[in-house]
Amino acid sequence: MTITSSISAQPLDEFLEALLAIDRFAARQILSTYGQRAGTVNLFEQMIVPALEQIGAQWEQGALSLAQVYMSGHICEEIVDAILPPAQIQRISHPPIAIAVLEDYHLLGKRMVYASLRASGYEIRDFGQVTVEALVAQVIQERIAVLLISVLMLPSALRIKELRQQLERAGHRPKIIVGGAPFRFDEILWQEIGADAMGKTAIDAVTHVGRLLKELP
Ligand code: B12
Repeated sequence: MTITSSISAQPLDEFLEALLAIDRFAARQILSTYGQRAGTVNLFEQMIVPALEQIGAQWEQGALSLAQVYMSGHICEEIVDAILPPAQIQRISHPPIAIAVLEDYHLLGKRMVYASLRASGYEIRDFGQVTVEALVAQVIQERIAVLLISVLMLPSALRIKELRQQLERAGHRPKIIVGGAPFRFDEILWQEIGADAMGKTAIDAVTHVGRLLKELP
């Protein structure tokens, strides 16, 4: 799957406007029209992600309220739920893979990554929203070989280092793939917290999982 850059600024502006007006119907209509042209994956990466990023940036500048950010995120979640690609019936056989959101309430990114992996044929455990301690316990118990972690808050990203240390102390070294806003803002952060890879998009997650599974002993 490749991501094309065919969508012009106009539909993105219209989508943004619909979100800020809390107009679910218009938002869904705009996405559905352009999704038919650009494909679901491109829709995520070219419309939903940039729209929410712009909303986040405007909120940071004090131009929007948290309620607008919240409602925009909520409408996007509803739309994503409705248009996620269906899982493939033919599953790939592989060591256990899991995904989690670490100490964070931003769930949309994880949902997209999870759906992209399932749609690519991977069987993946969804641990949901977890603390470091709960994640360490689950990863060890289920002998997870590849762990994907989504975070949008910098403090949560920094806690991944602690997670890695606790797992190592328990004698377990899964491949860790991280993603989310802090890693897009700081391109070397993933190395500093001891991850094995970082992805900027849901499709990056599929590529990294395929590569890291091949590197497993
Ligand atoms: C919507 C939103 C919210 C919603 C979340 C709704 C929900 N259920 O998810 C609400 C209103 C609840 C919210 C709350 C808060 N938010 Co907020 N929020 C956002 C916003 C605008 C968009 C996030 C989003 O959903 N993006 C769309 C998704 C699809 O993108 P994504 O998660 O990045 O995922 C993509 C990629 O990153 C990648 N990816 C994601 N995970 C992974 C994992 C792997 C393994 C891989 C390979 C790839 C990958 O694939 C995805 C698809 O491309 C961002 C702005 C931004 N720039 O991100 C701020 C932002 C994340 N929020 C921020 C803040 C500060 C907060 C609050 C603290 C605000 C407050 N004062 O209360 C709270 C705290 C919540 C908490 N404790 O977790 C800051 C974080 C700053 C920081 N550096 O830590 C941001 C960056 C805004 C800003 N510019 O300041 N927020």
